Amino acid sequence: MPYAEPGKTKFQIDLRRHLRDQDICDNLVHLICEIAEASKYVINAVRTGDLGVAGTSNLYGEEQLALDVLSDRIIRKRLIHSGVVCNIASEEMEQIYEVKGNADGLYSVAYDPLDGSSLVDVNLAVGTIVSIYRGCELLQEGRHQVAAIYILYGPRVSMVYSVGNGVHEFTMNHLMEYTLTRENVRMKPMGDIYSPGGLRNKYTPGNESFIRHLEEKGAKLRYSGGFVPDINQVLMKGKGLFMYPALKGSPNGKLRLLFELNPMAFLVENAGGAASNGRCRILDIKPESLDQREPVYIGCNDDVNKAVEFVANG
Ligand code: AFP
Repeated sequence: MPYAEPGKTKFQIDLRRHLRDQDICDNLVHLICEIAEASKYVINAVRTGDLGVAGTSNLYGEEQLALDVLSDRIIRKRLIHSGVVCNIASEEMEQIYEVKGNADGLYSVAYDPLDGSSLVDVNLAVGTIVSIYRGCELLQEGRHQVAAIYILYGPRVSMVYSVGNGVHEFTMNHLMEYTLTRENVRMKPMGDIYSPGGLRNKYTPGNESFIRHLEEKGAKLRYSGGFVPDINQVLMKGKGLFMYPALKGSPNGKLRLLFELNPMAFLVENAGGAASNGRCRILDIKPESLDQREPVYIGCNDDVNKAVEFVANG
């Protein structure tokens, strides 16, 4: 557990100091701090950058916004120059970018540079999502991650990380430094918030029944259209569930396994929650491709189990 330095309160502990107390190797401390540094440039791009289209498309064939391309370039350059990265995969890049051939002491990173970027032009919160693996292999089950991070660009800028030893939130201060604001975030077994993604008229009967169950128990619908703020709400309030289920015509739902689901599942599980695709644990899925999508139910353990039960019973 971090301790307050003389003259500093517990919550003035900066990110690098907290990471050093996590008993992880220096290269991983350095990598996570580099990602934090990159976020400061992404913030500037979000606040002042061009909101237009880039005239290109991403890994999924989706039209890219100028902000997608700029955020991706900022993070990629920082990772390349960190000196501790072997391979990089981005939601905005067609294929894996090899930085170094050997894996000794290095890490590979999968990231979504600006998830929810289409929300920026209506001034809603967006975020960066990062998943880190030891070595060169990125198509590993999510349970092999050594770290997961998201940065939430909202009314305040917060960074949430786990290296497998609890989930911790840092908030950016007026000097653009990240200082500890929540330590060892924990989720309750069950909650009263639900974030239902996707078109309801495309829900399968099991998912429709699950939504009715939630409404009958008085759960409150909270959905912004941004995965990072919606997950952050469930995680920080510790009570609720986000879902983006299989839909009629989209059996794998919408969200991306490598870039969105694995890092968020790692964080939520490290806070005592759960994440499933309706049939198995998200972190146990062996990715077959970079662009793999999966249905997702993620949040409080009992709520996720209930969702799986409804989906299984159709
Ligand atoms: P973009 O990154 O393409 O804006 O999509 C954001 C997202 O993947 C995720 O952040 C949201 O949870 C989800 O899409 C919202 O999807 P719907 O617009 O279909 O609800």
